[in-house]
Amino acid sequence: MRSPALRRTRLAALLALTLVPAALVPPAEAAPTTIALGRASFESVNYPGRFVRHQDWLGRIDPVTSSSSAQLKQDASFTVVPGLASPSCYSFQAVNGQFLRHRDYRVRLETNDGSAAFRGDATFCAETGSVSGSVSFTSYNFPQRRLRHRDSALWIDTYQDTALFRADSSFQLRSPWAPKTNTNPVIPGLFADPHITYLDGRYYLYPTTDGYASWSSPSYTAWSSTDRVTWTSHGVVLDLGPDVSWADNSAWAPAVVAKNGKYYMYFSGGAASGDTAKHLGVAVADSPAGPFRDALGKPLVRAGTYSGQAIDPMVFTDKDGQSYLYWGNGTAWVVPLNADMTSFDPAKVKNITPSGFREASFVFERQGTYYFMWSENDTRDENYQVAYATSTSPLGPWTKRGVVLSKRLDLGIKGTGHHSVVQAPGTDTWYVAYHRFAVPAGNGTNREVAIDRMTFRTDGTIVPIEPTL
Ligand code: FUB
Repeated sequence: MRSPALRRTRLAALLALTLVPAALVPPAEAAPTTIALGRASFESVNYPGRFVRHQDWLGRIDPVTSSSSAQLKQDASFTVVPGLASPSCYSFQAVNGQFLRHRDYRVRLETNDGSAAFRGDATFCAETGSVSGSVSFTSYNFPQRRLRHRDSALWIDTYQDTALFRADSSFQLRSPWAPKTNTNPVIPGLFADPHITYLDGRYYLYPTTDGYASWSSPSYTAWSSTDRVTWTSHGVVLDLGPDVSWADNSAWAPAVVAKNGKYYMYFSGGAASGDTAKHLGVAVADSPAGPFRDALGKPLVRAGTYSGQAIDPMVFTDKDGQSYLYWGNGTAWVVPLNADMTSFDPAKVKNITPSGFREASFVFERQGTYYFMWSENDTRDENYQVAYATSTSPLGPWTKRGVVLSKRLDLGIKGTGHHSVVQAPGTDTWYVAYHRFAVPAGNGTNREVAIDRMTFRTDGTIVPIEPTL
């Protein structure tokens, strides 16, 4: 789902496309296509050896060879990420964290301000290019215009059905001149609040889609992996506007759990009516890769029923099969879920707020000890961090043990929080997924997902986690 304003913009642009003279209609052989996410370079079709690059924050095509400087190779390398305005299209993130966008039809490199205008201007939809294997990019918000080079400068120009225009607007995806060397981020693009879990023989990641002002993204994606390193996108698995009658924005911080042969996603969403309250809902699917559908047709926890925001749900299932729902911002709540996983007894809701608690509860059990973890400070603050407590019961009482994950300024890593934990099956090896300000150009609404090891001392306490690039 897109915001109503964006949908209107896209609709108007599409209508404009259908109304333009025949000469502007793309040729029959141009068809929507897909390209791989991840680091790539883009070579001109009609100027082989020239690659898309940025120089002085403007897009160009220029020669790049193996003997080019490291800086030029970086300038000619981009990470293909899900489109900031639509995950079925693409955005191109430079090594410095900024995005290619058009402004006044000129292609430039700028920092994502989260606005709908920026996201639209920085999103391009892929179509087959003029020669085999090549690709063209239409502007998301001006679909009659395509990314093309003219006098070596990159523009979005109105489509012309000529051989020259088709060649100027076609590119071959090549191996990146500057390959990714870091382990993190593990998925390309701006995502936050990762919920990692192991289901049906695969690791799954369910994040918040980030890069939106006020975290207003409307939809959730799912990703899966066998090795926690290479992740496959399953696309949008829940789209609040069309899929949930009572919410159409602020798709924040999901958590997924398997039970009763089904998969339950707990999520929060802003009211479709436009009020700013966030409610907490539950959706259900037959596969961990979705699609998920609203299970109740109404919130599971309505905003205002309990103190703090009704956000950041998490479900822990104990060894006896009992599942517990945790949630909250400012106040940490827990309640045993009924067997249907979509209801609970309000009389059993318990306040378990520890000192320093802000949000993002996460509970797991290891060797008879229950670990309750949470995030402290504001997600826009570089001091956003993870702390934990332990107990002999999933309901507490809890003993606070301290902070285990925080910024690492020597590596430029800031705002490490809203994490989740997964155990490699059959081992005592544990991993933590968390978000951080995107390195290097991120902030509290431009975040990315990292995974690192989490280890325990012999007394069961957690060794401070080393955030890595
Ligand atoms: O991503 C939106 C919100 O930011 C989450 O719900 C909070 O935990 C914080 O990460």
